[in-house]
Amino acid sequence: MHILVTGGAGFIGSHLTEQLLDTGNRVTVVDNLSSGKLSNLPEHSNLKFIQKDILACKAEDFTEKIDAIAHLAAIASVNFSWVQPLEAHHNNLSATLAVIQLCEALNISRLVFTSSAAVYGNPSQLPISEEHPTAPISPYGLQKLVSEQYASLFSQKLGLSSVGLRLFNVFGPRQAPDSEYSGVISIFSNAMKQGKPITIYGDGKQTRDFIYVKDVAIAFTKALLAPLEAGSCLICNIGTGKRISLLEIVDIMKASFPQWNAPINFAPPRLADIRHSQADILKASSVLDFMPDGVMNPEIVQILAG
Ligand code: UD2
Repeated sequence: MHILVTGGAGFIGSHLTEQLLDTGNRVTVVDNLSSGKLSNLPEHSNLKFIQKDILACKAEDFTEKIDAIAHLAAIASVNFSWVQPLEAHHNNLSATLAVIQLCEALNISRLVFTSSAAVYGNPSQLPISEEHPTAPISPYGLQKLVSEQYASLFSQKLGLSSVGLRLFNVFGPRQAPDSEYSGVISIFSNAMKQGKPITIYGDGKQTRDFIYVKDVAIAFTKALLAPLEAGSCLICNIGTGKRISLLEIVDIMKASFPQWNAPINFAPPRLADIRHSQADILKASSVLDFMPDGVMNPEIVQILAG
């Protein structure tokens, strides 16, 4: 297959690109390199790279037949969406609509795109199934929810089959650790590598469903290939189905960074921080045959330790 991966030079997109190439596919990556890096991509004869914003792409940019689009280009930050909501809206919502229009112009029948657990807001029950009410508490969550609604509407109109993957807390190599709002595991592993202190916001007993990035890439691959009805939009949680507290994470990580002995600081919880999060992955396992391998464990932390 020939797959167009938007945001393919980014954290999750580059792992997906690698897996698609490893399994014999051709990949065209479109990335504006706002947060992605060329160094995340392998040199490969079946890989073509286009440095462009997806909002500026036209059908003429793609001369070879494309079979499916995996849309991962986004500004995946809750905080950014509060600070610059219009910019976030363009990159997270308008960009999805632009990709849907590309599907129409290029006569593409399968679209897989990133949604987020942020669509649920504060969960009222755990684990969170796809039937849980959606009540986003950030512009980011709202942009992802409306992206799903656009995909559903246009899938019917165009006879497209689309899949929105509601990602839980993704971690793994290439996740940028350099902002206060980066994923907590990348922040902690970076601090531990440098012998620096870490800060836990709250009591550390909050839990998250941390899913390894290579498992997320597998979920995308399965969603690209799954036999689905034309005109349908499938929405699936992608997590491990397990939750783990920050204090437990720190314990696991300490074992992989035995030289680290800097302090653990405690600070007040972040505003609107969710207490617990855990995906129900029954739908992903039954419809996509998705079963994650890489639950947070010492082997994976070893990889992060480099
Ligand atoms: C995740 C997603 C976000 C959105 C949201 C929806 C990531 C990186 N972010 O936010 O995009 O989908 O879920 O609910 O996956 N923490 C510390 N110390 C630190 C950094 C974080 O204690 O230095 C805490 C933080 O307060 C939170 C937990 O660690 O309780 C996880 O934080 P996060 O920023 O990795 O992810 P989260 O769940 O806030």
